[in-house]
Amino acid sequence: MSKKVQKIDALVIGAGFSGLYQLHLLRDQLGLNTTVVETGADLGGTWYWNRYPGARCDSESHSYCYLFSEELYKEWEWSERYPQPDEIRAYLNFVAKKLDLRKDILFNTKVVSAKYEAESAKWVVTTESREIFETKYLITAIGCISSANIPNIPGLDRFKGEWYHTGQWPHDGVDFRGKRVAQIGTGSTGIQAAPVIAETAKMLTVFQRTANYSVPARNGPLNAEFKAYVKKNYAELKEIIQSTPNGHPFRISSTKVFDVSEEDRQSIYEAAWEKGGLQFRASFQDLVVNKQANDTAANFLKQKIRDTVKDQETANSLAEIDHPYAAKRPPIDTHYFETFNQQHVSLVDLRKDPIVEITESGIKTESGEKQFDVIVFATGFDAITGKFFQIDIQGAEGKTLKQAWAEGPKTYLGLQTPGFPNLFTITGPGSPSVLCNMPVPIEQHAEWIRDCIAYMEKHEFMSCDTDVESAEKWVAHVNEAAAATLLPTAKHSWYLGANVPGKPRVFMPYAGGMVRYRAICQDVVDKGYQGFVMKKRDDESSNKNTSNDFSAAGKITSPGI
Ligand code: NA7
Repeated sequence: MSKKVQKIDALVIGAGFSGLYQLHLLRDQLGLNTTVVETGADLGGTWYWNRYPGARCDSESHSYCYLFSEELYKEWEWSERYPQPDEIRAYLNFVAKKLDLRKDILFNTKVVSAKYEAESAKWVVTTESREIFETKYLITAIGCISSANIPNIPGLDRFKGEWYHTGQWPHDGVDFRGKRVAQIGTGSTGIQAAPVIAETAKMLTVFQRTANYSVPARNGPLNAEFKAYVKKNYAELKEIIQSTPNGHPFRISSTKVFDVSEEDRQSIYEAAWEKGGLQFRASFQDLVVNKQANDTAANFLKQKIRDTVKDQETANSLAEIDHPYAAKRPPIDTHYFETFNQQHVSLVDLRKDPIVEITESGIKTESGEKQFDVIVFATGFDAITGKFFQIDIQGAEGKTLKQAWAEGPKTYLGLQTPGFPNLFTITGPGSPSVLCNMPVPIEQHAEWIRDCIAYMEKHEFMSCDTDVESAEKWVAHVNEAAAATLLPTAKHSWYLGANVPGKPRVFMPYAGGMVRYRAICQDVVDKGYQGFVMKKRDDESSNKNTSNDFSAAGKITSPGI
């Protein structure tokens, strides 16, 4: 039986970085009656679920946090260069406590449907336990990589052992001692997980479909000197983080690959390799736009694999990489390639020996069957759009979001979809999102949404939508930005939706860089919310104006990631 309808101003779905900040902005700055609903039993968002062995954020801790408050920034102290999920959750708990957020968050509350009622200009949102909310504003803060992709390999239902997806890891952990473990997948997650699983498993077999580059993370505890530096240089660090295309705390070199001699280039790569982390990508300005330039980095990294892995056949399988460096999300690791030198660790190259089926007791490839006690699916996510489709979202004319995005997501700035008024998507498709250090686009989005809502309230607009023409122009611009880089040349990337069978092949994140994106969003506001259609009750007039060609932010020269 349905419960009483709860009437609120704003409903935010998700209690991760995005949802927490959006709650603070709407409730504490605009005074709106705001509720956050969260499927998980506690806050953390992606980091509530992500607890697999070796899980760690690839962004450096002093940049993987909110920047809006100097006080919060300086009060929190990270312990390691890259934070583990526990520490990220502790940080979010610290923020929630400081801002008194918990009292407006409903945990264990999964949204199943959201329907827009044009007459009242309200969203009616229903949860799994039949709670109903009526809200003017609906904001998705559901994360980009939160919908697990479990491949449809025949026979999984027959498997008698244990199996897990890394993104839905048991909170009590998994005991690998004495077990024969299969790990499928060698993306960022698999590359983090394999060395840690190998520490306790009796046997680890890694099934690799696409070979991947990886740079050592060089993780370690942060010393007192670095911690003091971070606190002292808040303003400077914030400036760097917010003025780089990818939101990381380092600048991308302005030097091009062929501006330096071969010898100097190798020294630059060696230094970046020693320093470790995603910073390797920042060694040269043109690494992700010029294939010949990229080849020099790719060859350097492939040689590192061959230098590390002793078994020739395994080294070949790991180093035969089919895409440019950083055209797929570049992993960073702690002793990943070294792991294959251990006696009890082996690699199956699925390009040569594909999986046929999962059996009761293991995995059968074309060359035969291997027995396993545990299968770990490090097979990624139905990224960016997958989570949206788990909710039945119906817009103004009864059209579902699934229908609206059937050929790929069509948004304006990644913030709104035509026909879905007052629905705002934090780090939605068509925004820089996953090509950045996530808290940076999250803060920008949440603040933009706050300002847009404040504008609507001030001018008594009842709804804000975008139109098809604006969304089409934006999608064309998202494609243009991607085409200016090497990113779309990696045909099997999840940026393109290629990891999920049947998903439209569309480049989803905005590759023009965070700085450029921020400038475009501001320009749209300065022009009176250009491309958005705001309406008053019984008033058909709006401030629609769709002449934007996004040129105000200049030519795309330095793409994001
Ligand atoms: P990714 O990067 O999507 O990696 C998934 C891995 O799983 C990748 O190696 C895939 O191979 C492999 N995969 C997927 N489906 C299959 C099947 N059916 N058979 C064999 N192998 C398969 O996900 P991650 O979790 O590693 O990382 C996601 C993001 O989290 C990461 O980019 C960071 O932003 C944090 P493929 O390459 O598709 O051939």
